[in-house]
Amino acid sequence: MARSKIFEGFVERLEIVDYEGRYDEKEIPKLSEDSLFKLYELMLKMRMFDQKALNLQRQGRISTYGSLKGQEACQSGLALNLKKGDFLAPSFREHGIMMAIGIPLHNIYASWKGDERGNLFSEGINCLPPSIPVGSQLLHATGIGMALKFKNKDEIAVGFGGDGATSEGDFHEALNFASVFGARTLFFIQNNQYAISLPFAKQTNARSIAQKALSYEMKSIQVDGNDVLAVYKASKEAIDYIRKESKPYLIECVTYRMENHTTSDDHTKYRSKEEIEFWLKRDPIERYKKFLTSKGILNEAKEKSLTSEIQKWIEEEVEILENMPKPKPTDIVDYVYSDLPWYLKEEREFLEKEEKNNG
Ligand SMILES: Cc1ncc(C[n+]2csc(CCOP(=O)(O)OP(=O)(O)O)c2C)c(N)n1
Repeated sequence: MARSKIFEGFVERLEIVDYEGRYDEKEIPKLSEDSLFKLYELMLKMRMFDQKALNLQRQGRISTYGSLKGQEACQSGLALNLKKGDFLAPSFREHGIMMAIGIPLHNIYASWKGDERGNLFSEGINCLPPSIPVGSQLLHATGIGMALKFKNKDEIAVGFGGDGATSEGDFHEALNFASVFGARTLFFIQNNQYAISLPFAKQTNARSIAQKALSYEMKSIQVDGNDVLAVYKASKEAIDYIRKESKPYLIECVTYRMENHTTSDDHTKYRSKEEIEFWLKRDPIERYKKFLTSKGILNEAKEKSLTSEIQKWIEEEVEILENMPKPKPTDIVDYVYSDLPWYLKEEREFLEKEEKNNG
């Protein structure tokens, strides 16, 4: 019986600027200086938004919060390739990409305060509320991508997930359906090395997540998720392909969650100092800063004025958040169904009475 190879090797990996700032000039994406700077601005906004959220949580001004620190390059590199009208199906660590498509910061903070109004996005912002059940949003992204295909639309859908999400049945169902029906969906997996305390090596025996797409006959790539230019380039190729071919694509960004899983966690219980230091040296913002400085696009004065501009913006947004009128108790049931089932109708009536009685 003749034997032949079904596929040669595994999927490709892309890195452009290494963590010491070295790069091959011909790999640098052809972006204007403004766009190169914009990538930095986005990353810095995300980092500063995040630090403020951690502070607000510690001061009791928002509830439990899941930090995106370390994943700024993933979300910024993707953001620059999205067009208005593209759909996002985020998980709970996608505040960066959400602010990048124009969702106001006070909305995002409000949602982490447990206020449902945080997820009421304005017209033209096609973003689902962040999904907490791990992996579930990937199915939503497949469904939206299928609808976009059937309606001959130019937009695409992006479904987000972590490494943990790829161990859920939802991930595999989403990929299979997307491939069979040619969904216009990008599966954007941020492999930040941990699902809460479970390390990647214990999550799967596969050497990458990108290779999992192969079983569904889907194109994929693994990218250094702390290298914003690599993420930009890989996302561009993937999104151009989805728009042109109406077929799905998977990107695995290899990155690191630099903070606790959420503010209810203590990562020092399960991660070594050496490991944390290893990744600190690979901080996506520091790496890109070296690159921009070497190109003469960033200097201390520019950095200082950008930082104070962002600081001011964040403080204004926090003020809006804290001046929002109190939410209504009925908000708890108002945003799940268009027609409430009987048991929620009963609950709603009860909540309405309570509200009247308590002013
Ligand atoms: C279906 C489901 N199971 C378990 C949980 C509890 N949980 C919340 S986050 C998380 C880990 C998710 O890890 P990963 O997908 O890698 O995303 P990350 O938190 O690293 O961004 C778990 C198990 C949940 N929210 N949903």
